[in-house]
Amino acid sequence: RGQGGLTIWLTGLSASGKSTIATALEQHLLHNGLAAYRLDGDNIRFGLNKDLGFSEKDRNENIRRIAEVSKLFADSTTVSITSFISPYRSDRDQARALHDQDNIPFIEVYVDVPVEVAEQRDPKGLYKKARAGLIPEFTGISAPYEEPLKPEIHLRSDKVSVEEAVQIIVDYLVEKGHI
Ligand code: GGZ
Repeated sequence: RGQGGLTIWLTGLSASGKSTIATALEQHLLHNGLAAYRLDGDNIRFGLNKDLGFSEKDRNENIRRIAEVSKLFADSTTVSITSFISPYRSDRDQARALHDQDNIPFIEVYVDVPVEVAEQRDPKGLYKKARAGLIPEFTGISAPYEEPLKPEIHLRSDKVSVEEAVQIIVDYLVEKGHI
Protein backbone atom coordinates (compact mmCIF):
# COMPACT_ATOMS: atom_id res chain seq x y z
CA ARG A 1 0.00 0.00 0.00
CA GLY A 2 2.84 2.38 0.82
CA GLN A 3 1.43 5.89 0.83
CA GLY A 4 -2.14 4.74 1.37
CA GLY A 5 -4.16 5.56 4.42
CA LEU A 6 -4.41 3.59 7.61
CA THR A 7 -6.00 3.65 11.01
CA ILE A 8 -3.94 4.02 14.17
CA TRP A 9 -6.22 2.88 16.95
CA LEU A 10 -5.21 4.06 20.41
CA THR A 11 -6.87 2.29 23.32
CA GLY A 12 -6.44 2.76 27.06
CA LEU A 13 -7.95 4.11 30.25
CA SER A 14 -9.15 7.65 30.81
CA ALA A 15 -6.04 9.78 31.62
CA SER A 16 -3.71 7.18 30.09
CA GLY A 17 -2.32 9.79 27.68
CA LYS A 18 -4.12 8.72 24.48
CA SER A 19 -5.16 12.22 23.43
CA THR A 20 -1.75 13.74 24.15
CA ILE A 21 0.03 11.06 22.12
CA ALA A 22 -2.56 11.27 19.34
CA THR A 23 -2.16 15.05 19.09
CA ALA A 24 1.64 14.89 19.03
CA LEU A 25 1.56 12.09 16.46
CA GLU A 26 -0.86 14.03 14.25
CA GLN A 27 1.42 17.10 14.41
CA HIS A 28 4.49 15.03 13.59
CA LEU A 29 2.83 13.46 10.53
CA LEU A 30 1.43 16.79 9.29
CA HIS A 31 4.86 18.41 9.62
CA ASN A 32 6.23 15.62 7.47
CA GLY A 33 3.73 16.29 4.72
CA LEU A 34 1.34 13.44 5.42
CA ALA A 35 -2.42 13.87 5.65
CA ALA A 36 -3.36 13.00 9.21
CA TYR A 37 -6.58 13.42 11.13
CA ARG A 38 -7.50 12.71 14.71
CA LEU A 39 -10.85 11.40 15.85
CA ASP A 40 -11.54 11.90 19.53
CA GLY A 41 -14.28 12.61 22.01
CA ASP A 42 -14.35 16.30 21.15
CA ASN A 43 -15.19 15.83 17.48
CA ILE A 44 -17.19 12.59 17.74
CA ARG A 45 -18.95 12.31 21.09
CA PHE A 46 -20.28 15.88 20.83
CA GLY A 47 -21.41 15.45 17.24
CA LEU A 48 -22.01 12.21 15.39
CA ASN A 49 -22.33 10.24 18.63
CA LYS A 50 -24.06 12.72 20.89
CA ASP A 51 -26.94 10.30 21.29
CA LEU A 52 -24.65 7.80 23.04
CA GLY A 53 -23.64 7.45 26.68
CA PHE A 54 -21.39 5.02 28.52
CA SER A 55 -23.45 1.86 28.94
CA GLU A 56 -21.87 -1.21 27.40
CA LYS A 57 -24.35 -1.06 24.53
CA ASP A 58 -23.67 2.61 23.84
CA ARG A 59 -19.91 2.09 23.95
CA ASN A 60 -20.29 -0.78 21.47
CA GLU A 61 -22.17 1.55 19.10
CA ASN A 62 -19.73 4.42 19.74
CA ILE A 63 -16.81 2.25 18.68
CA ARG A 64 -18.69 0.72 15.74
CA ARG A 65 -19.41 4.15 14.25
CA ILE A 66 -15.89 5.42 14.94
CA ALA A 67 -14.42 2.37 13.19
CA GLU A 68 -16.59 3.07 10.14
CA VAL A 69 -15.61 6.75 10.06
CA SER A 70 -11.94 6.01 10.59
CA LYS A 71 -12.03 3.51 7.74
CA LEU A 72 -13.47 6.19 5.46
CA PHE A 73 -10.69 8.62 6.36
CA ALA A 74 -8.08 5.90 5.84
CA ASP A 75 -9.69 5.01 2.51
CA SER A 76 -9.15 8.62 1.46
CA THR A 77 -5.38 8.06 2.04
CA THR A 78 -5.35 9.87 5.38
CA VAL A 79 -3.57 8.58 8.46
CA SER A 80 -6.56 8.38 10.78
CA ILE A 81 -5.74 8.41 14.49
CA THR A 82 -8.49 7.41 16.90
CA SER A 83 -8.28 8.04 20.62
CA PHE A 84 -11.09 6.38 22.53
CA ILE A 85 -11.01 4.13 25.57
CA SER A 86 -12.57 1.33 23.48
CA PRO A 87 -12.62 -0.96 26.52
CA TYR A 88 -14.14 -4.04 24.90
CA ARG A 89 -11.86 -6.44 23.05
CA SER A 90 -14.64 -7.61 20.73
CA ASP A 91 -15.37 -4.01 19.63
CA ARG A 92 -11.71 -3.45 18.77
CA ASP A 93 -11.58 -6.78 16.97
CA GLN A 94 -14.63 -5.79 14.93
CA ALA A 95 -12.99 -2.46 14.06
CA ARG A 96 -9.96 -4.41 12.90
CA ALA A 97 -12.06 -6.86 10.86
CA LEU A 98 -13.80 -3.96 9.13
CA HIS A 99 -10.42 -2.64 7.99
CA ASP A 100 -9.13 -6.10 7.08
CA GLN A 101 -12.08 -6.57 4.70
CA ASP A 102 -10.80 -3.67 2.59
CA ASN A 103 -7.08 -4.32 3.13
CA ILE A 104 -6.67 -1.10 5.08
CA PRO A 105 -3.96 -1.35 7.72
CA PHE A 106 -5.17 -1.22 11.32
CA ILE A 107 -2.58 -0.56 13.99
CA GLU A 108 -3.74 -1.14 17.55
CA VAL A 109 -1.72 0.87 20.07
CA TYR A 110 -2.22 0.00 23.72
CA VAL A 111 -1.60 3.12 25.81
CA ASP A 112 -0.98 1.23 29.01
CA VAL A 113 -0.85 2.79 32.42
CA PRO A 114 -1.70 1.23 35.79
CA VAL A 115 -5.14 2.36 36.90
CA GLU A 116 -3.55 3.71 40.10
CA VAL A 117 -1.41 6.07 38.02
CA ALA A 118 -4.38 7.21 35.92
CA GLU A 119 -6.34 7.77 39.11
CA GLN A 120 -3.52 9.82 40.61
CA ARG A 121 -3.30 11.98 37.49
CA ASP A 122 -7.07 12.50 37.38
CA PRO A 123 -6.82 15.71 35.31
CA LYS A 124 -10.59 16.21 35.18
CA GLY A 125 -11.45 14.83 38.62
CA LEU A 126 -13.46 12.04 37.01
CA TYR A 127 -11.88 9.20 39.00
CA LYS A 128 -12.69 11.03 42.20
CA LYS A 129 -16.30 11.42 41.10
CA ALA A 130 -16.43 7.79 40.04
CA ARG A 131 -15.12 6.67 43.46
CA ALA A 132 -17.79 8.82 45.08
CA GLY A 133 -20.41 7.02 42.98
CA LEU A 134 -21.26 10.15 41.00
CA ILE A 135 -20.28 8.63 37.64
CA PRO A 136 -21.68 5.15 37.12
CA GLU A 137 -19.88 2.58 34.96
CA PHE A 138 -16.56 4.41 34.99
CA THR A 139 -13.86 2.47 33.15
CA GLY A 140 -11.28 0.96 35.50
CA ILE A 141 -13.38 1.69 38.59
CA SER A 142 -16.86 0.32 38.00
CA ALA A 143 -16.73 -0.79 34.37
CA PRO A 144 -14.25 -3.12 32.68
CA TYR A 145 -11.21 -2.40 30.55
CA GLU A 146 -10.19 -5.46 28.54
CA GLU A 147 -6.49 -5.24 27.77
CA PRO A 148 -5.37 -5.88 24.21
CA LEU A 149 -3.81 -9.34 23.91
CA LYS A 150 -1.74 -8.70 20.78
CA PRO A 151 -1.56 -4.99 20.03
CA GLU A 152 0.82 -3.99 17.27
CA ILE A 153 2.36 -1.51 19.72
CA HIS A 154 2.35 -1.56 23.52
CA LEU A 155 3.33 1.70 25.21
CA ARG A 156 3.80 2.17 28.93
CA SER A 157 2.81 5.82 28.95
CA ASP A 158 4.13 6.34 32.49
CA LYS A 159 7.56 5.08 31.39
CA VAL A 160 8.05 6.71 27.98
CA SER A 161 7.74 10.39 27.14
CA VAL A 162 5.21 11.68 24.61
CA GLU A 163 8.07 12.28 22.14
CA GLU A 164 9.35 8.74 22.64
CA ALA A 165 5.85 7.34 22.17
CA VAL A 166 5.47 9.22 18.88
CA GLN A 167 8.88 7.98 17.73
CA ILE A 168 8.00 4.37 18.56
CA ILE A 169 4.81 4.60 16.50
CA VAL A 170 6.50 6.38 13.57
CA ASP A 171 9.38 3.87 13.55
CA TYR A 172 6.84 1.05 13.41
CA LEU A 173 4.95 2.67 10.51
CA VAL A 174 8.16 3.22 8.55
CA GLU A 175 9.43 -0.29 9.25
CA LYS A 176 6.18 -1.81 8.00
CA GLY A 177 6.12 0.43 4.95
CA HIS A 178 2.87 2.13 5.94
CA ILE A 179 4.32 5.65 5.58
C1 GGZ B 1 -15.17 6.33 31.12
C2 GGZ B 1 -16.01 8.47 30.82
C3 GGZ B 1 -17.20 8.06 31.45
C4 GGZ B 1 -17.32 6.72 31.93
C5 GGZ B 1 -17.41 10.16 30.90
N1 GGZ B 1 -16.28 5.89 31.72
O1 GGZ B 1 -10.70 11.40 30.36
P1 GGZ B 1 -11.77 11.78 29.42
O2 GGZ B 1 -13.17 11.79 30.12
O3 GGZ B 1 -11.63 12.95 28.57
O4 GGZ B 1 -12.01 10.51 28.56
C6 GGZ B 1 -13.16 9.77 28.95
C7 GGZ B 1 -14.17 9.83 27.86
C8 GGZ B 1 -14.38 8.40 27.32
O5 GGZ B 1 -15.08 8.42 26.10
P2 GGZ B 1 -14.78 7.33 24.99
O6 GGZ B 1 -15.67 7.63 23.84
O7 GGZ B 1 -13.33 7.25 24.74
O8 GGZ B 1 -15.24 5.98 25.74
S1 GGZ B 1 -15.56 4.55 25.10
O9 GGZ B 1 -14.49 4.24 24.12
O10 GGZ B 1 -15.57 3.61 26.24
O11 GGZ B 1 -16.88 4.62 24.44
C9 GGZ B 1 -13.80 10.52 30.12
C10 GGZ B 1 -15.26 10.66 29.76
O12 GGZ B 1 -15.37 10.32 28.36
N2 GGZ B 1 -16.17 9.76 30.49
N3 GGZ B 1 -18.06 9.13 31.48
N4 GGZ B 1 -18.43 6.28 32.55
N5 GGZ B 1 -14.99 7.59 30.67
